[in-house]
Amino acid sequence: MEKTLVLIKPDGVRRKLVGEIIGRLEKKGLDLEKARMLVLSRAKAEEHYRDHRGKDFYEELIQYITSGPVLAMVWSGRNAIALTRRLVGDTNPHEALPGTIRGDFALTTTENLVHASDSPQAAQREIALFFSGEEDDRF
Ligand code: FUP
Repeated sequence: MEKTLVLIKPDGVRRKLVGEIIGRLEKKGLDLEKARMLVLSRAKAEEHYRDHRGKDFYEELIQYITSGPVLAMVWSGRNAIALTRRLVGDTNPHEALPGTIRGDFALTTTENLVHASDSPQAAQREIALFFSGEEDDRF
C-alpha cells in the first residue's frame, strides 16, 4: 500500500473540475484518505516546489499555485504513486495522452490542473507539508 499527495491546483478549482478529477481517481480504485482546501502561502509554495527554485518558470509557478484555493488530498492504494502519475499524464500537456487528466483538460504547462508526488520520498515529504498531523480527524 502506498500513499501519494495530490493537489487539484487553482485552475482545476476555478474550472470546476474537482469532481471530474476525484471521480477518475476513485473509479480507478484508489482510496481518498484525506482532503483539505487551502490557499498556499508563498512560503509553503516555495517549500513545495523547492526543487524548482532558480528555474526560468519558477516565479510563474509560485504566482500560479498561490493564486487561489487548492484541494490537497492523500490517496492510497497499491502502487498509488506511479499509478496516479499515469492517470495525471505528462507534464507537457501537448505530450499528455488523451484519457489522462492533463491530456483531456490542460493546454499549458503551467496551468496543468494537478500535482501528484513523483516518488515515495516526495510523497512522504509532501504529505507532511500539507497534513502536518496536528489536525484532528475526529470532531
Ligand atoms: P509534474 O511532476 O508533472 O507536476 O512536473 P514537475 O514537477 O517537473 O514540474 C512542476 C510544475 O512546474 C509543473 F506542474 C508545471 C511547472 N513547469 C513549467 O511551468 N515548465 C516546465 O518546463 C516544467 C514544469
